[in-house]
Amino acid sequence: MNEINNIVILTGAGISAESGVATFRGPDGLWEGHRVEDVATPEAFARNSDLVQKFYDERRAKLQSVHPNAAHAALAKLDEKWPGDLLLVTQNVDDLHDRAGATRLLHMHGELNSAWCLACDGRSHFDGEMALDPACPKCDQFGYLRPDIVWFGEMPYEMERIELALAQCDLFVSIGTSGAVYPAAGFVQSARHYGAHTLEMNLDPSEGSLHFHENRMGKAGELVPTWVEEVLSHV
Ligand code: BV8
Repeated sequence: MNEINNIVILTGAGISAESGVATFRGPDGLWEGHRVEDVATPEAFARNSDLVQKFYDERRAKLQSVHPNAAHAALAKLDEKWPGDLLLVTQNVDDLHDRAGATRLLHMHGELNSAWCLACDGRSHFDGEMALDPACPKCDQFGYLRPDIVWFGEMPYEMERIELALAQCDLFVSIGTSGAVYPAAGFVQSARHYGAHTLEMNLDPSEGSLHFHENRMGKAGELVPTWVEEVLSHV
């Protein structure tokens, strides 16, 4: 493997599984009792905003009772000590990477602890219940807040920044994602196109496993700390 200077890491729900946060595609294909299209689309929100608000309120409230695991901690340590460029792109909307101390972090699908006001277009930290129609922390208007979450059919955040990082990285690592959702699922092919070495760490083979140079199967809580020590041993 060539010398590594710039790293891009993509994480998915699998990295938070050992913290007790539900993944999207459990055995029954339901997600916390709902079909994705019934709760994670703009159409669902227009059709039944109360159902969608309550779904996100429940997930937001659950954040109070979960904690970062060894994989989140290891990535935060790598972020702190890595001298080259590093971008941690998470598909997750939980705050576990943030609480573990990661700073070069990008939530491409938004965050549970953020509210987006459709009146003033402002985004604010929010950790309450949106179903109660609270006022926007920025413009004080009531009844205009939606979860600051990228739903299906909506454009993920900071795609240009991500694409630039993929073009410049020497190493692309994917952790705990099924590779089922685009554009995130296509990042490995972009990175590989630009000559990066690509590594997947996942509990099971993902839909994108064939695109990776290297695959390590197992739990993130075990694989990621070992991998971080390997990478830091070259610093
Ligand atoms: C867009 C926020 C365009 C919501 C999410 C046909 C072909 C290609 C694309 C499409 C298509 N039809 C529609 C599309 C586009 C669509 C898409 O890709 N659909 C799929 C279903 C085919 N994509 C979009 O709509 C995206 N937007 O394309 O916009 C556009 C263009 C111009 C202008 C405007 C718009 C937006 C997608 C974002 C949707 N939001 N999340 C919320 O959280 O409430 S997606 C959601 O699912 C996640 O964020 C994540 O991105 C995705 C996949 O989830 P994972 O994180 O991978 O979790 P999953 O449960 O699936 O897998 C967990 C993995 O972990 C498993 O592999 C498991 O083995 C592993 N694991 C479990 N435990 C562990 C573990 N690994 C390690 N250790 C463990 N302990």
